[in-house]
Amino acid sequence: MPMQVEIFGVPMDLGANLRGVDMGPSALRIAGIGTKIAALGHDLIDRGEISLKSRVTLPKDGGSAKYIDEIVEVCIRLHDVAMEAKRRGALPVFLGGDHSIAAGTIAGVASHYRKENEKLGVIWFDAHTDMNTPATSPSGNVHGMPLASLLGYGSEALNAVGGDEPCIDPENVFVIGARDVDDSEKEMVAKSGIKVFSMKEVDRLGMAEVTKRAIEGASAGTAGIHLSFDIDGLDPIVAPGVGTPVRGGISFREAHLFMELLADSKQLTSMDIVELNPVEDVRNQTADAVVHLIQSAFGRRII
Ligand SMILES: [Mn+2]
Repeated sequence: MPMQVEIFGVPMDLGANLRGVDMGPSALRIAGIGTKIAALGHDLIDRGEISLKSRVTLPKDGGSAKYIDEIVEVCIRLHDVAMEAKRRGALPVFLGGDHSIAAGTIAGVASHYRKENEKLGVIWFDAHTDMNTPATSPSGNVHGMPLASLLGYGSEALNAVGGDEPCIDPENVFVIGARDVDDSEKEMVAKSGIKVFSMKEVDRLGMAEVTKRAIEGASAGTAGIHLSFDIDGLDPIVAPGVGTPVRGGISFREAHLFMELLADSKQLTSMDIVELNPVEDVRNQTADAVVHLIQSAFGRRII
């Protein structure tokens, strides 16, 4: 089934500690993300970059939510961009950039569906849960906060992107691949009611079962599923080009199965691909691996 896929580059690095994620969109394009999605028969439009302030022009921020004002501004724009893409009937793919952008992209897709009285499910593929708030974050880096924000916790300005109500319902939110979670985040996870499939569950149940449960739960009573794909969910052997690698992650084949089952479900509404850091990579191998995986989410079949 051909879809209209629209790519947006978001060279955001204000939410991360390490510089370099702003080069993520380029590295993914060089690895052929657009042409390889189009090769599957989809209509592909690359809409270029979302403009944002360069870190070098801003005073250094050492607060509890670093560069929050600028990040909120970009997320408001991403909200509108995502909403407009959905209104056109497209499936938007946002190339990060750090994970803070998801506070805007998911809010926008959720706003689109809320206008039709529908909910949005979310699968958050990540080594982390991104459930910190300015009050709990040890680092103050906003890329550790977007999921908490989408559920209505933390920075009021960031939470307000897309409206006063939380953008997503915790019963439709599933994290897969978590293995580095702060104690404060563990409390937030329990309080929020989202489901986290940590690497322990991936090991015990297998990726097929974890994916099945996540797709069922994220699509129950919703218009579909937004995939927020943090590349650090993958094992660093597959994906060394990230700012915060954590060993013991999802293997290449497990990730492939996940993407294939997601494609089979036909529930995908929109996607982020975030935290690629080409400075940490070798010969763009991480972007190449990711593009290969993403093809499966868009229907590439082995047979
Ligand atoms: Mn993340």
